[in-house]
Amino acid sequence: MERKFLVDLLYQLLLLRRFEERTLEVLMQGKLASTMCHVSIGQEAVAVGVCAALAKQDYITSTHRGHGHLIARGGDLKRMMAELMGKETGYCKGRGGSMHMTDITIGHLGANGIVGGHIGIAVGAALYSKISKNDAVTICFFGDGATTEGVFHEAMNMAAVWKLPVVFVCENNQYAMSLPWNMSTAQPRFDLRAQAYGIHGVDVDGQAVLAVYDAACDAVARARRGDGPTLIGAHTYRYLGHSRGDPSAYRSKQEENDWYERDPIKLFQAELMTQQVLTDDQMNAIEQRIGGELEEAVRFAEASPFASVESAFQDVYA
Ligand SMILES: Cc1ncc(C[n+]2csc(CCOP(=O)(O)OP(=O)(O)O)c2C)c(N)n1
Repeated sequence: MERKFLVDLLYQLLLLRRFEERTLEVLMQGKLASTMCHVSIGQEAVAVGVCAALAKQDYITSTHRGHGHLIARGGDLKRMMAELMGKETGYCKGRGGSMHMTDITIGHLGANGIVGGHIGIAVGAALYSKISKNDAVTICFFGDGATTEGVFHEAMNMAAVWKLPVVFVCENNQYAMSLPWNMSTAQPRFDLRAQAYGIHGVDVDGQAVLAVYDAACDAVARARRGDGPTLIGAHTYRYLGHSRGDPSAYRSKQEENDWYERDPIKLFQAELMTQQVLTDDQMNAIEQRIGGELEEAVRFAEASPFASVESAFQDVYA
């Protein structure tokens, strides 16, 4: 693989991590519009690996834990930070916050605070692509908890019957709030779950960005050539609590430490260093670049105005 591509993947992984770390700092300073903020620290390789496999015309749909999906799709950090702070210059003019950012100009059809709510939207987008022959593939990100919702099964079945160009990506971060996924699902293998719908399925190490990228390239190619949906189960871990204020008392320190050992950024950085694709100087330069980008985003958001009270009901209903 080209050196530039590999280093860019690492940059993306770090950008997702540092953006969310910065978001948590801003939250602790009391500057976010809402304390409802789900971060995906630990899960970065899934968003980055999948989005790297996409073409310009493709779509993604996202979840309540969706900052990483938007950044990996090329979202604007300034508008994201402004939205988090409830400012008029934000993605939803400050009305949506963390869980509802959308950028149709880059094929991001929206995050969704309703668990599973966007799975039908993804299938609808894929149906549109099939009818209009626009050559786009839709990626649908969701968590393990969403696979226990009725809409998941209905949408999977319909996408399979109509052979739609959609890729279902389950970010199995092991928990739905405090519920471990082996208590909500009897069949842990996604390749076998996919068989029940008559579609292709694959399980992938969600901490290994290149493994995720390979699985996504394969699934996207399959969808684009008319061979229908794929279900990818990317096995990963949420390092922090479900949301702010969750101390994760339902899991052991040993389990957490085992997953920290397989940190997606540490793993990929070490791989690139071993292969002499990356030097310490380059690594420092990446960190500095990201630091600058985040400072700019925070400055922009802080300097932006809140929406006026008179405009409160604009853009809320269509
Ligand atoms: C339909 C619906 N039910 C319940 C909730 C409350 N809720 C928010 S996040 C969440 C857990 C979702 O778990 P998962 O899909 O695994 O995603 P994760 O939070 O692990 O990323 C729940 C139950 C919701 N937002 N929507």
